[in-house]
Amino acid sequence: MAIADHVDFNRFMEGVKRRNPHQTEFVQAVQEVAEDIFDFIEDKEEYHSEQILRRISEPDRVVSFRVCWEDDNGSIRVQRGWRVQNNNAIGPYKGGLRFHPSVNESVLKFLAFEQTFKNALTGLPMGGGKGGSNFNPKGKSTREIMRFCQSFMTELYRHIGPDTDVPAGDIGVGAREIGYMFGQYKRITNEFSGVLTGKGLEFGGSLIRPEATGYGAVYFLADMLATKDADLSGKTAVISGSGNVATHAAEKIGQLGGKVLTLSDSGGFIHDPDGIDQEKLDWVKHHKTHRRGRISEYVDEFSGATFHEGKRPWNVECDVALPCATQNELMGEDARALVKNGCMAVSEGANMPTDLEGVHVFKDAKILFAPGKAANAGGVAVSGLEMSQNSERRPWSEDELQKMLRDIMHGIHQRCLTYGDHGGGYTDYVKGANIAGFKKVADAMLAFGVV
Ligand code: NDP
Ligand code: 2IT
Repeated sequence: MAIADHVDFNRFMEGVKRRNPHQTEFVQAVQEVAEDIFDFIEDKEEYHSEQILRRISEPDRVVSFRVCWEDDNGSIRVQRGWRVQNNNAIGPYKGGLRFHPSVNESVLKFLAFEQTFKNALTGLPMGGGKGGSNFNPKGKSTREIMRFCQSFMTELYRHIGPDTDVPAGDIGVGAREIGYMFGQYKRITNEFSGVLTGKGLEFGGSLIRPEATGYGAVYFLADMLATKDADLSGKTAVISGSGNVATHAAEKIGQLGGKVLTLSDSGGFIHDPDGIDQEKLDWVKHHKTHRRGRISEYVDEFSGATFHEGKRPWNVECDVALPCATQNELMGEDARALVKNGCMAVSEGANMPTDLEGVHVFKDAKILFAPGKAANAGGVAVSGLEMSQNSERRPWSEDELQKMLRDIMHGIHQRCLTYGDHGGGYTDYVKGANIAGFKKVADAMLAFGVV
């Protein structure tokens, strides 16, 4: 960056911090994007004079609401719900719903901001949004989950619609929760439409949506490795998380000849030096989704594996790493450990799992590093394809969808190369993704004038 840009950048970030006090995750996400965008727009007067970055960094709207529900003991519980509609310049707001006690306005604003660039990168017409609640699904009965979802949708429904805003799942929101919310939306509006994605196959869901995020993150990883004439065959992989994204990433690594050594949850990680093969993964999926169990129980089932309570897996030696749990789960020191142990590529299945220091460690080491907004876009991309199928009122075949997912991930990789190629064989994928995503949204905003 030129000196003048440094001054502008610092002033811009001071403004973001001042306007969003205590919203550390949101400020972090904006800074990661702004670091690259200031360079890119240096000689592009229109983006400056029209204040595009300033406008993208202010959500179109943040809706916050009360969600009351009754637990199995008859006690009244009160939660907070949100929908952050960040930007709809290139399509209806689109993005997941997260149910987790850590959810707050900062977390959802960061996710909606990231989603805006991610969705643009897919090449599909989708704007960026995110929502959720600080509701904790852990330990709740199925009926409690149902009552909460119904109450949440009873307020949310007035803010969404198939051409307005189309939510989906995220942490704590899977097929079961989408089913309850879709049922309630349909009941309130008397309308059967593609208002949510990630639906069951029986009522408008798309094949391969559950697999798409994890598979996509591995396709992106394979594309990065291919630029170094390498592939996943025989490579060891360290993965965090044991939910939707982590288990499907692990599955695809195995299919492409790699060996997955770890999975985790908020209690710690398991290390299985023999590799977590398909049979073991099927057990994990069933254990986590149907029994709502903990990953620690893996070691009672499979000998040779160890559980590391309260720890993350980044010190385990590996060729490739995929953080697939949550934000800020891979910090500077973890990034240094991975680089020191010879890890050659990192693909973010989660959103913003690497903190700013970690991102700079990977960039400085010039390893292959795919940011979430590029690597995990396969999920929302297939959500976009689910919207198309709903509009067309015709489901597509698995083969068609698999091919489309692959093509979309190749396309994102290509866009990152276009804007992130630093010459000398190094691609800054963070920069590539930020600029490619920004440019599409920014150019649409320019066309609309000052709105
Ligand atoms: P799930 O709810 O299916 O799984 C989440 C996993 O992450 C669980 O293993 C959970 O452990 C762990 N986890 C969640 N919060 C924390 C935390 N604070 N500390 C440690 N571990 C935690 O969610 P998904 O797999 O769908 O989402 C994982 C990540 O991928 C998120 O960042 C999400 O935003 C991102 N993502 C998801 C997409 C999707 O299509 N689902 C698309 C793109 C990105 P525990 O069971 O102990 O809570
Ligand atoms: O972070 C994400 O991209 C998601 N949780 C999926 C969003 C979607 O609309 O499918």
